Amino acid sequence: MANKKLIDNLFLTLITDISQCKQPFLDTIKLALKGGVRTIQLREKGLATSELYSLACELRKITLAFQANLIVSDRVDIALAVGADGVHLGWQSLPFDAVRKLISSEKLIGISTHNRQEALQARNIGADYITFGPIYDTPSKTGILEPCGPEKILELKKEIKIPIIAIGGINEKNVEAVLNEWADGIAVISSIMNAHNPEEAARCLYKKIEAFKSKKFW
Ligand code: TZP
Repeated sequence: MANKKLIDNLFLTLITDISQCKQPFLDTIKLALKGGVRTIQLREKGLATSELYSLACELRKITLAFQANLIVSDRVDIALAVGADGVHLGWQSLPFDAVRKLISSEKLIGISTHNRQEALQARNIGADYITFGPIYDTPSKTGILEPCGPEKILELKKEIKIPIIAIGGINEKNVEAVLNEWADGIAVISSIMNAHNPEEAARCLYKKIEAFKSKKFW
């Protein structure tokens, strides 16, 4: 069973994309964490293994200082080498069971899903959480995946109990619509990575999520 604190930290996840940063990459990450991001997912497909490892080491130090999660996309070896909090898998990654043998059950294994069928499959194989989307149109998936709209989240919530982290085109203007459909959290790239002020961008999302959580539970 994955650690609850790790699960809770997924509510505001920043997925990295160095190419979108307007400031040096590590500064962008620190500012985002200062603004309230609770999970950093390292996803840099173009880097050599040695470069990815160095970046993961830096991100591990920074995330620990903020008591935030570090999740590594796809690369179980890098996640293990730096003591990350988990691994995020796509359908081209190592199979879930092979990863679970390597990663302690306390740590997170998330799976990217894009429709109901994939989400149910991820739940059935034992994922700790899923990302689900694209919810809205997003340049990184244009022409590849149709946005599904926020209402699909609530439909899915009725069927699966693991956390659903909404992804794709989410920003300060539409985050409430996503939360209204009972997403357990959001994962974003451009609305923070590409912001002129990543701290402010993160804080704005953080505050909206916190306001929503207090409405939901009190
Ligand atoms: N998976 C579904 S949409 C997406 C990924 C990785 C991209 C999210 O990026 P953005 O900039 O937050 O829309």
